Amino acid sequence: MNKRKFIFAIILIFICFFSINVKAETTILYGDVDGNGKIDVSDATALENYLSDKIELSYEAQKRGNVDGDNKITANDSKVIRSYIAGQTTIPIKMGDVNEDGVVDQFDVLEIQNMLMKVYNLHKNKY
Ligand SMILES: [Ca+2]
Ligand SMILES: [Ca+2]
Repeated sequence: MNKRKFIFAIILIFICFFSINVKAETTILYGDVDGNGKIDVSDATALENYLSDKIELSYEAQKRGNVDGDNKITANDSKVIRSYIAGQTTIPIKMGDVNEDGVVDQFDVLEIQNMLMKVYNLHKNKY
């Protein structure tokens, strides 16, 4: 196997890995802080209790609670969850929504593949 075929094989493996990962990540329900499968007032309350140091939250719970995508738990996350419960907004963050169209689907996988192919094309002449 020459170097070019080897690199292409590696890229294909990465594409498969990302495709599987995107599917796995879609099982995360952002806003469901307590992990009971639904987003309700207890999730907003859990974030508020965490922010006032009344309870601890696991890494996974913090990840699900970071609904605004700023990588930290703030009062805004609780506010977003309460707005979502009231039907006034959607949960903005969806893991795997690479093209930011609001859903995680095959177009996100294509987006990742296109990004990888651009990287491959940038470097293919070096080998
Ligand atoms: Ca919940
Ligand atoms: Ca946040």
